[in-house]
Amino acid sequence: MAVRRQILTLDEFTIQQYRKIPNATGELSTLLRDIALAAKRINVEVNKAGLVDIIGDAGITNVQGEAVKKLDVFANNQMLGVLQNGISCAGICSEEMDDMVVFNDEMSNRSKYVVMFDPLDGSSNIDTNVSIGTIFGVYRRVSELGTPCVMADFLQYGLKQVAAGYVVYGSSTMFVYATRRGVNGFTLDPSIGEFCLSHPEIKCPDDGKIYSVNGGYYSQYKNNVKNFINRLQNKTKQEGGPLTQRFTGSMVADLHRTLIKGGLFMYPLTTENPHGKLRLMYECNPFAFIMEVAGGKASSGDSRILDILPASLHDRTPIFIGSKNMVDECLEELNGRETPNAER
Ligand code: AHM
Ligand code: MG
Repeated sequence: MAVRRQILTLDEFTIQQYRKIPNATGELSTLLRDIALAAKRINVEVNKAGLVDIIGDAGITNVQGEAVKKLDVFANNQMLGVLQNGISCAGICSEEMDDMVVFNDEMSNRSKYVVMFDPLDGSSNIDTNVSIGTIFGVYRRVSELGTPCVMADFLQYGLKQVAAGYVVYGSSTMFVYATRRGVNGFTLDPSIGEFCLSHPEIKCPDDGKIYSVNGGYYSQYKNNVKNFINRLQNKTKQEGGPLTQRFTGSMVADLHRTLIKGGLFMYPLTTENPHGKLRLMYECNPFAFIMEVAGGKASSGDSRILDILPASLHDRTPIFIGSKNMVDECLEELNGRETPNAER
């Protein structure tokens, strides 16, 4: 007799999913379970951040020249550790590490997946208790099974992701992941230490009322971006206005809200970051995949994010992502209209 259960844990859900797929090996479920374990460990440290000596800089800079926080290092080690000790991952790349890490042991070489992750996104917010997150993308390797993974396994189009997800360490801790079958969200139940299905089949609304952009860089944006921001700020009631602007400095927090409530998140290129600030492989591709599966869109302004072929592991890109209609309106302004002056 089947037992009726009210809430599925992440493990139960992923197992239920792979039971539906003929010939599935369960490797992806194992991989997601490993990442969830790292997330729980990171969550414990994030929650203690004010109590123990984990706030602050680790005293080093990463490959991008940014100050590395102690929690960045901790989160990176947890992700690396669970994936290396697990049985489903041949190697990883991390936003915090210069090079790929090839696990190169017998079990890992037989694994069909590689993972790219940002262990702790929004880490400049750690010291002030704003939501932060972990982001990951999973790719099927292109190199031969049984051999160590290679650079080409990582330098793939975002479209090739098999799964992507994020964890938001916020007022509650959530694990959200997408496969081509859908996007599902799980909230950590601290009483049992399990992520439990709380947001099944997430769809991003086609429209939204909130846009998200760092207004402090307004003067650094190109005129077409300035014009679009002006357009958003001046929407009349008939045009669906007024809109609300929110920007936390944590992409995970801003995009979690955008995914659930609808809206638009923009990180355009600036004079300071002429190729964009956000990383294609660790931040933009996973979110673009999740957003598209949920019915939304993601573009660099010139092309679909998932269609960009990376040249190197730490490539950056501008990004415009969120509700389908809002991204379309944005692209129409960015590419369609010739508006040289950007007067407010
Ligand atoms: P990080 O990976 O070093 O934390 O940087 C990424 C973060 C994003 O989460 C966020 O959207 C952006 O940087 C905010 O940067 P800024 O405050 O410069 O606009
Ligand atoms: Mg980041």
